[in-house]
Amino acid sequence: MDKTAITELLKKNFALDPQSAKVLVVGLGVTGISAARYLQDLGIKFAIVDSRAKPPLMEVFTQQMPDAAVFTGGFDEAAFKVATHLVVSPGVSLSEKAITKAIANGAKIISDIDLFACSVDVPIVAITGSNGKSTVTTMLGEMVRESGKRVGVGGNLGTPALDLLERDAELYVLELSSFQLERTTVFNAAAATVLNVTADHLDRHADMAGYAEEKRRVFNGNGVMVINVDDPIVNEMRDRGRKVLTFSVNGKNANFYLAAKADKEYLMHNDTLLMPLAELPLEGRHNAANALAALALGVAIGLDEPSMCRALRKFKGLAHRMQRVAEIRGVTWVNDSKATNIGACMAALQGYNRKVILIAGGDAKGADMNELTPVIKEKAKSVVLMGKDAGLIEQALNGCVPVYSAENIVQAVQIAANLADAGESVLLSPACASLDQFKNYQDRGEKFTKAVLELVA
Ligand code: UMA
Ligand code: ADP
Repeated sequence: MDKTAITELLKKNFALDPQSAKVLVVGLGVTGISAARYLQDLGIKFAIVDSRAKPPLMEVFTQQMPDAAVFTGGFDEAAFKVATHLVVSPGVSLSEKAITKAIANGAKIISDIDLFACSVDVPIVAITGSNGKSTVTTMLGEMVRESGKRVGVGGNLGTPALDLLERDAELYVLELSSFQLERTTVFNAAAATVLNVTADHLDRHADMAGYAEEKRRVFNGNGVMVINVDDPIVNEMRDRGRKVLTFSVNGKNANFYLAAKADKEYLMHNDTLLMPLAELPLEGRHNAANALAALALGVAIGLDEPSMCRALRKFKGLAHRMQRVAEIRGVTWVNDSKATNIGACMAALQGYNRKVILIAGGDAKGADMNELTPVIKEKAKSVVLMGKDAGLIEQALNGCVPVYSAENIVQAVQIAANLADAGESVLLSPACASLDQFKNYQDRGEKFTKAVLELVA
């Protein structure tokens, strides 16, 4: 889109006049930097603040934009006072005092996702949910590529939406988190889905209803709604009068579903057999659900089914999600470090029909760990716990399986190695965030993998 059209939309939607606006970008992370670059391109005045004294990306930023006004080591009061608009990074809570005060003084909040939505005139597909977002976003991106179209894929997945603009794509696929959605108002996706809603981020959202409400915002506008009928909270989000496509792994009451025919299970679209489920190179029913969701989104935006199925057959999955690390003396070691909430850990365990030694724990983010107990009781031989909220999980399990404590991931791996017999699996699926002990979930998964491979050595 040309710059005049974009600035007209910014004026109309946010009363943001490029001549007079003073935008404050809150958070010097990848989102903040992408927003700063965008504002600079449009010639809009901005400053950037970060509460940390030395944000890790500071150097990169000052090299790229040496003339930008930067305030670090706190939320500078004067910078907030003069701001007409705030672009708040998802990692910063809207209930920060500096932000609520600025809003009370008349400043408007705009998300990077809204800026993005005002800057493209091609279809956007949006994917949210508690689990499976990155997998479905990547799957759908591959489907679009396979059907020969230029696509931009990003958002919460990693590349900030505004950094995708330079790709000049024919279509964008965005993964959106509840934090991104809660501050987004004008976004209108051509097709969108909430994959599922299970407890997560309850330290940032008031309660489950509030968290689900933020997720629901992905359906704002008038695009096609892709609904998981197996999830009662999502099923309630259907809007009569909108085009809806449904998916389900539990039976036929949906547009996209699984059906058994002559000893094989198939991915189905209404009465059409799309492909055998066994040809999807990913384990677990939850990944069948992810594939059905991606197919429904693809159909919603007009992709052809043979291209989509080709992309699914080639899709090898993402690192740190149910990734097989090694088989040592008959024991399979699996890295599911991205299981940062209970829903993901439950899905991982449900996929097993052999005994599992589960390594879990970390920061529970306010979730109720009791929900994990039945599936652990059914599938786990024992549990090794570590991290800040290990005690909460131990309490929830209430002695239903043997529990061992580890100081760190290396010790957890050693304890699990002593517990596991041939034919069993050791699964790192923590049900918790990693930040109490690691840089991020990738760091946790890498340290786990290294410790496992050292067992072989
Ligand atoms: N900051 C403050 N004060 C605070 C909190 C943060 O100043 O109280 C600063 C931080 O110092 C940081 C900056 O704000 O430098 C930006 O922080 P950010 O956390 O918003 O990080 P970004 O680098 O912009 O990354 C964000 C997403 N991060 C979060 O939502 C926490 C990334 O998702 C996303 O990939 C990226 O935008 C591009 O869209 C990560 C994530 O963990 C992967 N997401 C959560 C999840 O998946 O569960 C929601
Ligand atoms: P997200 O981006 O929502 O965090 P990912 O695709 O990265 O989702 O997967 C995160 C975790 O959730 C992994 O542990 C993965 O095995 C699990 N998972 C993936 N899809 C689903 C699903 N549909 N339901 C439950 N868990 C899932």
